[in-house]
Amino acid sequence: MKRIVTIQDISCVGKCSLTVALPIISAMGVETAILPTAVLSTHTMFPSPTCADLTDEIEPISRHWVSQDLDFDAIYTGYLASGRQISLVSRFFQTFRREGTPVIVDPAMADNGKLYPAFSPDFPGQMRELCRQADILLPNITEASLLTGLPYREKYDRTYPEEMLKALSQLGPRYAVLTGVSLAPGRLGVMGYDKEENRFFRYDTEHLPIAYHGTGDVFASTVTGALMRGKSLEESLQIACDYVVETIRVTMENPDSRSYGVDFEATIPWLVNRLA
Ligand code: PXL
Repeated sequence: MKRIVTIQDISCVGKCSLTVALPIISAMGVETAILPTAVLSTHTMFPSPTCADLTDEIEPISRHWVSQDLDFDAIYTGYLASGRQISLVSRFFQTFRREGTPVIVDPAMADNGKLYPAFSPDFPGQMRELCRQADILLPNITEASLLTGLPYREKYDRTYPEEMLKALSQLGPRYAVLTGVSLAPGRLGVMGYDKEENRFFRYDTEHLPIAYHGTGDVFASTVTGALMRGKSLEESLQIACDYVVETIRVTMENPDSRSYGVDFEATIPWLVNRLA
């Protein structure tokens, strides 16, 4: 069984970050080690969450893992809370990355044209430094705009994501993937770029009319799990897009659905079947 490590916070309520990554990647048949960076009462879209910062645990945990000869088949990072955390995670990459270990970075920090409320304006510059070390970078368009300095647009043709993908790949990663790309009415999906082969690829699905918090984390977790189950990057992206859409569809049918997370639990059987 493959073993990955994912580095992000625990938001106790609100279905995002580790409470999404751990169940999804485990259900996909991949051992999921975690390095929690903080424990928050909820994610930061709720007003005034509590936060116990675990930044000072990153190095001791890493040292213990080194002493136990632990290694990982992939490293996947999501929401990180500070520049200091980013520097320590960067050091973690240097310690644990091996030839052929994909480093997957979801620079979770912004959406809909805006930085999340917890971050100061210098945060994207710090996240950019981490992105340089990724093999696979998974930003949405807002994050990509903050990382590249290109303007944020809501209306565009394919030249806009193409320019953004090239700019993202110039930071370092072989593969840059933009999420939330819409090139036709009623369609939404991803567009990617393989720098080594100078090749773009894309995949889209139906654009359902509701956005839910945490879908970026469901997406990145599924990509990580599918890659570890031997799927190519393009197949993994397709599986992840389809899983997110299927999950949103089920969540919309739930009369109790609330604005802080999708019912990904209900669609785990679908995901496991799709992998088979
Ligand atoms: O889903 C991204 C995320 C993760 N963790 C925390 C967040 C957010 C987005 O707002 O606040 C704490």
